[in-house]
Amino acid sequence: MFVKCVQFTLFLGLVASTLGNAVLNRDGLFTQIGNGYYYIAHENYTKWFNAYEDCRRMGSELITIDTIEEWHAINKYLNNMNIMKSYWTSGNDLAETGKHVWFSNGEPITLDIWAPGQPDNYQNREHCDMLGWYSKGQDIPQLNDGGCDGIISYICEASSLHAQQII
Ligand SMILES: [Ca+2]
Ligand SMILES: [Ca+2]
Repeated sequence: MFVKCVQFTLFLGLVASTLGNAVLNRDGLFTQIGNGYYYIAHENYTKWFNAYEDCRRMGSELITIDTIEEWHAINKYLNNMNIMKSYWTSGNDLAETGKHVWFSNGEPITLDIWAPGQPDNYQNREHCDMLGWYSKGQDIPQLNDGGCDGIISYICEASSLHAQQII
């Protein structure tokens, strides 16, 4: 059993290494972008909670933007791959309206990445945060609070440590 496990791990490691910066997990690929590992579900559309559960099933969480460098790296990647659209992040203000936090680590969202006029809690029903949002007349996508039951794509982020464990 142990030998089989080791062989399987070595096999996955081999496959992963042939894919360059992509890391295999059981459901797809985590791609290294900057210092992070991400699963970009650009062909899946679902509510925020479902998206979070999908990420958890893969040993990851919805994306948390820790630094402005991470923010730029993700947006540049989406733009280069021509898959720029709205994606759920881990950000929300479900615990206390108006106080947006990254749900994966509980830290407040302090980066200046909100679209102009956001978060606006439009019609008092927007508590989950998406990236890739364009405000009117804006050509740079930014962060927006939307209704948590909105059906959009999502990005999962695995910690580097966990990404190593996946392979
Ligand atoms: Ca992150
Ligand atoms: Ca909004």
